[in-house]
Amino acid sequence: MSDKRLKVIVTRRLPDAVELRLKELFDTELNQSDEAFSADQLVDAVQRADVLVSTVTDQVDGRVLSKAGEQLQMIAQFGAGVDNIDVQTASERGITVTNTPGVLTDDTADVTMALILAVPRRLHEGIELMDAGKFDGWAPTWMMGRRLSGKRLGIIGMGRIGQAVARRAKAFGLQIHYHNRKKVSRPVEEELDATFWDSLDQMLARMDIVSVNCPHTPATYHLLNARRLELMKPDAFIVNTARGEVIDEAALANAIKDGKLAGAGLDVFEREPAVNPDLVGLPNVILLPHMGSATVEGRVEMGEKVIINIKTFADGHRPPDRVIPAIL
Ligand code: 8YV
Repeated sequence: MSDKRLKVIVTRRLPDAVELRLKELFDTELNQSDEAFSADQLVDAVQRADVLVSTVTDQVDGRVLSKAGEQLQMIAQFGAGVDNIDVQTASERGITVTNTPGVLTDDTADVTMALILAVPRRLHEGIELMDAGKFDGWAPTWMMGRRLSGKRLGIIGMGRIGQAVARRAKAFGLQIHYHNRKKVSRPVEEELDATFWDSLDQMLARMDIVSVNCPHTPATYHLLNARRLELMKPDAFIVNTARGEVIDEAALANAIKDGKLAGAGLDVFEREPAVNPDLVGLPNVILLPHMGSATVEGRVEMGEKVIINIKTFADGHRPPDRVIPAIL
């Protein structure tokens, strides 16, 4: 059943099949240009839409929400993270917020694992060297990286993605350690052979690789600040596929430049799409353009989740992926 009375405004281009279905079901307005909405365009959208389909590139903050019309009932985020939305204010205004968890877990964990492999084994340097035609022949002491097997991986944030990273890393012989708001269930800890650290500081000081897999919230902003980065071993690596804001990017760049960390693999940045210039061009740093969940399958499934959330809401039921404001 379609619900053509519902005005749905989509801020970015989505896979064709998803856009087609949205059009079939609702009175949908698409963004053909795929340019990220400006603040003014967002305000215009929240003044006309019943449902806003947002993405990580839309700052749906208190200012935008304060201008929303009475008709705005729902923000259906295309993405797992909702740190671009002021969920508290939305809730106070009676606006339901949903996201798309679960369907991007494996894809994001795969890219995390790729970085965990690529940075210590210097794959990026090897590729650059080959591209520059500089391979002069094998030598025993050349391009030596660090072995993964037997090393300690410290996962910050042991939710769906953190656990999926742990599963992969365990298969590569890494020892799993984690810091989380609370311990995961005993069966999961046992399956992963995972050690819980209540103290992030103590965990950081002992890890060979640290992977950031927690959401960005006021509590995790700059969780890895200059002081905490100083605690890490100088031969340790950092990987971040969660949110740039969790790491103080300037402090990270300094630590790497000063040899206080061995390298980093980053898929997310504090001021996307800007990247701290001090991180660019370093041999021991791999930078990716926020592509952790970018698979054809994942994007379609994210779109399907958005549609199910809107349709359930339109039918008068609680959508499956409702986001409740965090109690901080
Ligand atoms: C998505 C992400 O690509 O879902 C998330 O939270 O960070 C990304 O992997 C993005 O959010 C799409 O809006």
